[in-house]
Amino acid sequence: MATQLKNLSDFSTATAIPDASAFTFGIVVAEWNAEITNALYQGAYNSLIKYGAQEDNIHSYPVPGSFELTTGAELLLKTGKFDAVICLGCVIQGETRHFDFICAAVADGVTNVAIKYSKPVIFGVLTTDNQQQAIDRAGGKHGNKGDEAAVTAIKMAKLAATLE
Ligand code: DLZ
Repeated sequence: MATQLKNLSDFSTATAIPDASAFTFGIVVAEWNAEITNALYQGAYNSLIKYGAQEDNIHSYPVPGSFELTTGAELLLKTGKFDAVICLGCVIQGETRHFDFICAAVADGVTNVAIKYSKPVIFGVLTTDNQQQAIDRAGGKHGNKGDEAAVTAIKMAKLAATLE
């Protein structure tokens, strides 16, 4: 059974990052804005390794764009082999409403596929106004959101395993 927090004050600090060595991860990476998504991928992969994931237990797949991340996650989870899937993408605002449709679709899609399979599916998608904001969050001055996505995946995989 999970270590349960005793009272609300326990939420004041982040929990420790669990050992990831027992888990199998899928990483789905959008090819649009590839320089950014590759940086997110490097961050996520390195973080999984840092916290103990085994190379053989990290399976990475490209998809054309962020819109396809949901389908990628679904295809992985239906194999039954993954404890968590990390979706990495970068959607940059353009002149049309495409941005809004893609962001909404992938956020809803990731949520729905996680619920469908009762597995963590992590939203590692940058949704930015411009390229610089994306660079800043893919290893730049605001860190690497791929790292954060990996840590989230580990924590959620641990929670799921604890409650199984
Ligand atoms: C079409 C499109 C556009 C305009 N912009 C982006 C983007 O900024 N980031 C991204 O990941 N994908 C983009 N795409 C591609 C869509 O995600 C998708 O691949 C296509 O609409 C085909 O379904």
